[in-house]
Amino acid sequence: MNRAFSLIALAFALVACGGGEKADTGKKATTDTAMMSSGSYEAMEVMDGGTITGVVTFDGAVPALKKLEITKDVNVCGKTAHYDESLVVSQTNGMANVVVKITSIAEGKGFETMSASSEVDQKGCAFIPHISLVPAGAKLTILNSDGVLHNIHTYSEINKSVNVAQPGFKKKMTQTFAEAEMIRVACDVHNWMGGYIAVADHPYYAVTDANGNFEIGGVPAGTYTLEYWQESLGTKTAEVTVAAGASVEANAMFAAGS
Ligand SMILES: [Cu+2]
Repeated sequence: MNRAFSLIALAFALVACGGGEKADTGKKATTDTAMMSSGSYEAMEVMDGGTITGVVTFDGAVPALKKLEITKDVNVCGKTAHYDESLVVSQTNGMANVVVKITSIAEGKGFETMSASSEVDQKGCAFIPHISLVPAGAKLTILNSDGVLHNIHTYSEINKSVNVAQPGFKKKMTQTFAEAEMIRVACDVHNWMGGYIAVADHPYYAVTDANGNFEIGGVPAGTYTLEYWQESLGTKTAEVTVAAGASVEANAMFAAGS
């Protein structure tokens, strides 16, 4: 009797897994998000939305990038040089990898318009991009382009921690995170690997490019608090007023130790 029950349970589990492997369109991801996220964000058509643009800069001398020592799988991981990415500043003082978001917004554009792919690759034994952006409750695609063992190990406070091995033959897997949070991700096989997953409860998020630039479009007219998050220097906020169909600049500056 017990055994029969186990077999039935197993059959259900297999069916559930099979369903999960389907390729999702962006639209489906939005639906998933609406169903699974505990947030109250509602997607709607934004007529005549405004755009927030800006540049995040570092106040001070451009810090030198620290080279990291590659101690394992050197034939794969050592093909390119690796640098500490905890504070990456361009020659024009632009800060890369700053997550910029509207702190609170109840309704607006759909998640399919979010200007980043919900995908992270382990390539050359680094997380690329350094910060990936994924809607809460939607699938983050995790690739292993290296053909060596990696493991995704997340350090989170709100979401459940993930610690999953991804052997070289397993090129692709997915994970979902239910709640909005900045989650640090590491690999226990290669201790220099580090990145972040930004789990978003609305689509008004952006990650600055190599020169510190960002753009958030389709914003309903109104006054918002913008938050700038940098992994070493913390957060800053600014108030920004967006007019219908217009562009507004919202720059930020971080100083060392600020
Ligand atoms: Cu690894």
